[in-house]
Amino acid sequence: MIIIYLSPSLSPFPYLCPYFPLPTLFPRCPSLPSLSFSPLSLLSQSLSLPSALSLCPLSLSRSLSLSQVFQRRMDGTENFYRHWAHYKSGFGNVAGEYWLGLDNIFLLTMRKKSELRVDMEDFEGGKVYAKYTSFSIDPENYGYTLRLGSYVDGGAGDSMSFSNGMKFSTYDNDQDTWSDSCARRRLGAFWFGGCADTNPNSLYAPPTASSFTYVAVYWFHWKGLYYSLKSISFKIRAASDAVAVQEQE
Ligand SMILES: [Ca+2]
Repeated sequence: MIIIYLSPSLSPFPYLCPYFPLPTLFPRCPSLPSLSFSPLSLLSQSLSLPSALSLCPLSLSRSLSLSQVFQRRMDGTENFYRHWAHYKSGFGNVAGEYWLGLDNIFLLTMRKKSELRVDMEDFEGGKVYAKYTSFSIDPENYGYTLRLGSYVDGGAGDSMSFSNGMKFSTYDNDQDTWSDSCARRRLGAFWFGGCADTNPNSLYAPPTASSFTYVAVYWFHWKGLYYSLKSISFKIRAASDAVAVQEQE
């Protein structure tokens, strides 16, 4: 039996999210519905959030620690060219492609030091990742400015540090440092400065279907500016903590 402690003191993140119904939260952990969810109510109250907020989707990593995917592209089925309000609140399907929402990402990273891991895959079967020792964003009135720690090599190369310190931009809310609009010109939504070394929320397409520079789900330091990746996901987890999961027989 797997026991997951969800008290505010032990949980690496406040798992709060208004978008995903409880039955979809723990697809790999069927014993969980028997848990009491009262600690979550307490947690949402402690953060002064609406009681309607529920658990965010979790995934159990192999090390039995808790993590949270906040962005995933995998098949192109979801439209990611969306306006500010959608990026603020989140959209998509937790079982497939989705964006968790900037407000949720802010809440997840405001209380505890978190690290970021970006996993990606090309259409030839290659898999690499990039990790950052810390990750958080500022609240909306500060433009959701990205705060990123040191890069840890996982084969992907460092294509995120260029966005460190940048505000988030969508096509209808240009907060980049370019005189033009990165979100409009590159059909994306991201922490753009004079644009960025990655564009994970841009147009999804197999390599043969797209040859537009910058308009692709690209990670520059791995596959360049033209290559649109087969999959990419952004995951956060507590940077260092007592693991909030115990396994018992
Ligand atoms: Ca601009």
